[in-house]
Amino acid sequence: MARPKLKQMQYALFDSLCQAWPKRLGLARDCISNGGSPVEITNLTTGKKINDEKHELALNVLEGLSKRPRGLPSRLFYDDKGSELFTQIMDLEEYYPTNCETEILQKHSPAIAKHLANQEFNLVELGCGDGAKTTILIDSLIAEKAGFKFVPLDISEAAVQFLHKNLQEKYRDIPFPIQGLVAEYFQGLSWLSENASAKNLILFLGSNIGNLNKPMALRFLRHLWYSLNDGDYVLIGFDLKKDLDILYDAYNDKKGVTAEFNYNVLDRINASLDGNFDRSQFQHQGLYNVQTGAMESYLISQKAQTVRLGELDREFHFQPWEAIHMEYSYKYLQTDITDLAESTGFQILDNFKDEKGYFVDSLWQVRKE
Ligand code: AVI
Repeated sequence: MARPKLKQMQYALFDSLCQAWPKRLGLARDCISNGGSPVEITNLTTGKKINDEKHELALNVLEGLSKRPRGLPSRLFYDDKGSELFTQIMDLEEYYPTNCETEILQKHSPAIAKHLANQEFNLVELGCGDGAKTTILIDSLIAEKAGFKFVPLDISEAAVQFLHKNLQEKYRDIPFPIQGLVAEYFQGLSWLSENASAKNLILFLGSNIGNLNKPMALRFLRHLWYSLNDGDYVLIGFDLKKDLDILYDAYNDKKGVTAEFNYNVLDRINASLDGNFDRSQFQHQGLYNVQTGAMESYLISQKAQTVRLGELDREFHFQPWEAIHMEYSYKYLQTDITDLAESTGFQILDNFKDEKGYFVDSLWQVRKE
């Protein structure tokens, strides 16, 4: 079957789904040795000039701080420091999704791998992070003698490099081809549809889909469907609705790493846009919204204050207790997942849950006429 054309990706999700695709896609290639097998990193973002990135950030911040209620796009979390902080969040005791998904993959990877036994395919991970969970699945795929090329994709070049290093060490004796992609999700999928011909298994783990609201999640899945072939597989991690105290603790951890993750956005704005946000004058809070079914993160101004962003030549006046919305993390019911799959052209093959029933990795297959 001819491979369909497609479009663009990442935590940029909210925005990049709505924005025009960058026209200039520079392809920077880095070859690293992986115990004899070449590891390639293709950076699809390097065609963007630093000025373009700054310009985009400036527009996002101008728009986000000017609107009421104020809100910044969650893509701003993921500079290299933010990606590192997120890795620390994943290790927190309170942040249950990591342990739940690890448990699911440890138990069910052999069943997932059976679907691809003795086949050639691309194992594509959207938003790869440190890949710790992925190696559990990779081990099962190797045991099933699947012939795959691993394509880790992340917006953070540091994250892709870090993952390469880990894989290099872990699989020194059983190397497989790796093609790292530094890109936003749909940039990466587009690249893949033009450069690869094998079957695909797409991993979208860790509840990344939870950072999209319903219309964005639908749009993302339709783009994904459009970029894949009939019979391709998708494994998506969904965080399920649960006890509110557990949710609260996961997004308001005792060590304050999640707060730091949010403050880092203010630091990033200060550094890039010549700003003077005083992070100590903003309180971080994660709250569950029963109506939307999402954990929502905020930075709340603790007093009347004015923030100046030199690059924008503009001041923003905050009233006491005025909030900046930072992130949505949507939680799902099982029926929400079924509806999503059915309305976007996927068939659910299996739902793998952890013992506590906090999280599900849902295995879908693309269905085309
Ligand atoms: C990346 N994403 C799925 C995380 C989440 O749970 O929404 C980001 C995060 N924000 C705070 N803690 C973790």
